[in-house]
Amino acid sequence: MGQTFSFTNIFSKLWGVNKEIRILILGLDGAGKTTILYRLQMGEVVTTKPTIGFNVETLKYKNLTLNIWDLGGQTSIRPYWRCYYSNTAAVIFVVDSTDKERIDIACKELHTMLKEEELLDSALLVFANKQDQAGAMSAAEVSQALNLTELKDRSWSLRASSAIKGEGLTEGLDWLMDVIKDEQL
Ligand code: G3D
Ligand code: MG
Repeated sequence: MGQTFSFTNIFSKLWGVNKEIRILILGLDGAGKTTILYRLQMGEVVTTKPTIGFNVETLKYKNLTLNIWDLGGQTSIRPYWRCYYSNTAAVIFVVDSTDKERIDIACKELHTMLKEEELLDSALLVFANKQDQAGAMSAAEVSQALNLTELKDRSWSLRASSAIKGEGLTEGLDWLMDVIKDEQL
């Protein structure tokens, strides 16, 4: 009881220091990506605005590299993304479950990303975030809106979460760690 879950501690126990694990955290702006990282006590998050025109937060901890991006409206610079997603073990996609207006955009962005060659083998964890808000879409509604059942040949899971309350995050990451471990060993 009372012990705070630490993503990085668990990851660093699972792999030797020489093995780099790359994880992409994606979602529309405002979905809750940065809040999730703070909630998981990931340490300092460095936000950069590279000249190529999109926000990237990068966090390195031992052998774990997380690249966190806001997606949407960036079609013209997509070719530059490749340098970030080679060897990506997992994609964490965060959705604002209250944002019904943009769920279709989120869906389109997600499926476009997953078609990229380098991400074909990556596991996918979706957080249907902001479940503490009245009127939030349920996990089932988010799953349907994102067409997740269309995904073939990929390990994926969707979890309801509240980054503000810290709910659902541990469960989701536990699932992800099991999948990555199975695929990399
Ligand atoms: P992003 O990194 O995906 O762009 P942020 O998103 O982590 O910056 O979060 C955007 C806003 O949503 C923040 O509010 C944050 O506090 C809020 N938020 C994130 N997760 C949750 C959640 O689970 N529940 C609720 N109710 N709010 C959440 P502000 O007001 O700072 O813009
Ligand atoms: Mg952010």
